Amino acid sequence: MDIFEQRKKFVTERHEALLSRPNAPVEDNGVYTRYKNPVVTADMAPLTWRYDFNPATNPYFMERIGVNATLNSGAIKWNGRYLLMVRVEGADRKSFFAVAESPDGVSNFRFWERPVSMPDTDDPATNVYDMRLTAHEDGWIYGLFCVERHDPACPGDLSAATATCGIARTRDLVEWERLPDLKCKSQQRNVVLHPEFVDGKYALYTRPQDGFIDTGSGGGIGWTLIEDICNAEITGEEKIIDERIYHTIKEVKNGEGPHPIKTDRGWLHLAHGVRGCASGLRYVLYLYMTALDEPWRRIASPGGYFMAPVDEEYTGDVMNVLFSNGWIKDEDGRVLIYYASSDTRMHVAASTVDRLVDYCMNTPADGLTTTESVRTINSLIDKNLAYFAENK
Ligand code: BGC
Ligand code: BMA
Repeated sequence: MDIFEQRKKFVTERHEALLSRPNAPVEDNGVYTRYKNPVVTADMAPLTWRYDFNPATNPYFMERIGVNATLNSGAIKWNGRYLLMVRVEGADRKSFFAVAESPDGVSNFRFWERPVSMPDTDDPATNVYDMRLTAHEDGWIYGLFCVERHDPACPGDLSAATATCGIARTRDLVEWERLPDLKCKSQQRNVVLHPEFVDGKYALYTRPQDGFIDTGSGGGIGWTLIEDICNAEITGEEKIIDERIYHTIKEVKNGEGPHPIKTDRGWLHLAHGVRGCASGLRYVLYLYMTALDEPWRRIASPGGYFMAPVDEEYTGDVMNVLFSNGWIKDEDGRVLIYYASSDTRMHVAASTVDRLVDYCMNTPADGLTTTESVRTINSLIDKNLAYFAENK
């Protein structure tokens, strides 16, 4: 066999083995179960995206186009299949979106034949990423994502960028209608469309920020109503519904993850919180709940993080990061939480609506001081001692 045939066989077989690899739950901590293998990695990108299969033009069967990472993915259950709208990042640092599909939501994710060709606006983006999918009650599936452009106000500074919310909608996740970007005063990287109309209007979770990286005076996760999604503009108040707080997991930044899940007890939210430390920014995931009839009114705020990196999750392109913008609630109440670790790979953890609501309602809130933390532990000890005494 010549080099071309040898390498093609090796690469193709290894790829297929990776795609058909089973997955298994590893750890049940009472709230959720992590799965052993990541569900989508860069190596899983289709070979036809990366290799020229013609021996005349690629005699060494060399990879022609590199994929660097598969991360922050939107998620949706669609026609009985579990779909991730993956942020695929090329070796050239540009991200794009591509759908990966699985029969069971935890294994055998395969990309569709082509990545998404997202129509641009008149002001083309340099990069797009982190799509949140919302099957809205208006009948469309919306994708809201971050659109990044070089900041025209800083021609000499190559790192100066602007973050804006891009909006597109689809019926089949293949053909997309691009709507105008969200117009608003501040930069926006984490905008999420609420799945239902509120007072007859579209509702957005936002994350106002002063600069591209700094949230500055931006107080946290915001909420606002939009008159016309085809010309979306924040004209009214951006009410902060989950604020950043000093010396918590969300001191520096926070942002809504996927759109919240509707439960009997309220809307269940998954978000990320960021704090600074000597090794950079640390991103963890947390939950909160809001009232069913007033999705902007918080009713539960469990203290601390819900998920933080473990083991290999700590390492990758951007260390110490868990980020999630996709989860799926199944018909039987199972919830599949898709999260990326260190901007490198996608994982899944499984839970249920009941467990997540129990977690939110019964995890003590952050008392915001060390004295309160000890007091909270002591009240649990008191409760336990009283229970043991009664049940000897
Ligand atoms: C990256 C994002 C990152 C953002 C802020 C962008 O250029 O693509 O992954 O969240 O910068 O650091
Ligand atoms: C951001 C996010 C993500 C990323 C994270 C860590 O601000 O929007 O794209 O996962 O930083 O780099």
